[in-house]
Amino acid sequence: MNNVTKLLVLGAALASAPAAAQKVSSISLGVAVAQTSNVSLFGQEQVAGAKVAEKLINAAGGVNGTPIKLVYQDAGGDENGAINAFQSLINKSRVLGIVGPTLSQQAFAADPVAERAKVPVLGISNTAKGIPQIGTYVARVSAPIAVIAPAAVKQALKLNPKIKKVAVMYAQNDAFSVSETETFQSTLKAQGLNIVTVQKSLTTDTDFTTQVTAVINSGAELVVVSALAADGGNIVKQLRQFGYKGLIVGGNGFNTANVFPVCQKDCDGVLVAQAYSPSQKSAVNQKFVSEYRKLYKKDPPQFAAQAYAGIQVFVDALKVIDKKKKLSTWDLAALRTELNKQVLAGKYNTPLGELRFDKDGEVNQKEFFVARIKMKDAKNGSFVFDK
Ligand code: 1QQ
Repeated sequence: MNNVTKLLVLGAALASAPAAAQKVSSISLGVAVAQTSNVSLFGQEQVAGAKVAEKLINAAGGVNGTPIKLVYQDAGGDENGAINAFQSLINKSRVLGIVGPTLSQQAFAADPVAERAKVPVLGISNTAKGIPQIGTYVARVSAPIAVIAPAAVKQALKLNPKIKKVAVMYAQNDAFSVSETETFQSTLKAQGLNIVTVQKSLTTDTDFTTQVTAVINSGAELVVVSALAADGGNIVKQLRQFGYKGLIVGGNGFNTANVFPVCQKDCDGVLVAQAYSPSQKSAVNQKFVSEYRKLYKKDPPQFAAQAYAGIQVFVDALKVIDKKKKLSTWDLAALRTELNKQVLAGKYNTPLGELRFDKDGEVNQKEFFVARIKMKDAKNGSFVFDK
């Protein structure tokens, strides 16, 4: 064998050998959310929440005295972006666990990568049906849309008890939107309402003339929209431009202030159910709110609070493990598995309220809210919480 061949054989042997036990060198957690594409309308708020988490957690001593390090990897807006971000965090950065990706549509593609590598994933914004069932290593702190969405429909009926005819719109190429519209449609039927039209679109669409015309012609008194922020914002804007005057319920895709510049003054009045309220009274939330306000000059939105909660859950679980056996003495693979086990076993007092998980990794959260968008001018507005 010449030297080159020897090297090649050696390289192949190393590549196929089971990974040698790696010691844990630092407490790194991965953040795989959208920092580019339209999906970054949500991802920006997730990064903002994660930054506050890292700062407050480390100021309070990290994991029993050792600081945590967040490693950010842009998951972009599609499946491949999320898969690449996961692979890099798992294999290059060797993180203990990952929060993300932003969309359920991405989670169904990327979470199996973490499952196969036995790396725990916490969804912080994945709300579609079936996410925790992707695998043993997949859990979420973002409550499923099936338990959140009905509250917004009930609020619309409280504001206008005369509503009978409802139009439903949804993005057919997005797993969350498809899941959410199923929940909305069964809620509407259970409330005895008449679904007069169902209009489909794509998250990449910008012109909704066909769908909006059909909605207007249907005589709907309520429109319920399941879409992401850019397309959803444009749907609302075009509904108003075409003369629709009734109530609008928006789903979780409307849960960001980044939708305001899209529908501008036409966002006014849109009802959105939320898994978070800044007024939640716990000490941990009030600390989070005041730090967030200090850094970003506004109240934290739901996606920021859920990002905080995801990181906190990992950290709280790591504290428990570290008390039994110092984290620096673990093998990476063994610690990832132990972390996954401990996440599911614990109870967490987070800005979202008290969280625990069922055996699948589905979150159990107690309190939900409904907010109404109130625009101040063309670009700025806020979520006003109805009670
Ligand atoms: C999901 C969602 C999106 C609106 C998150 C940004 O809930 O994809 O599950």
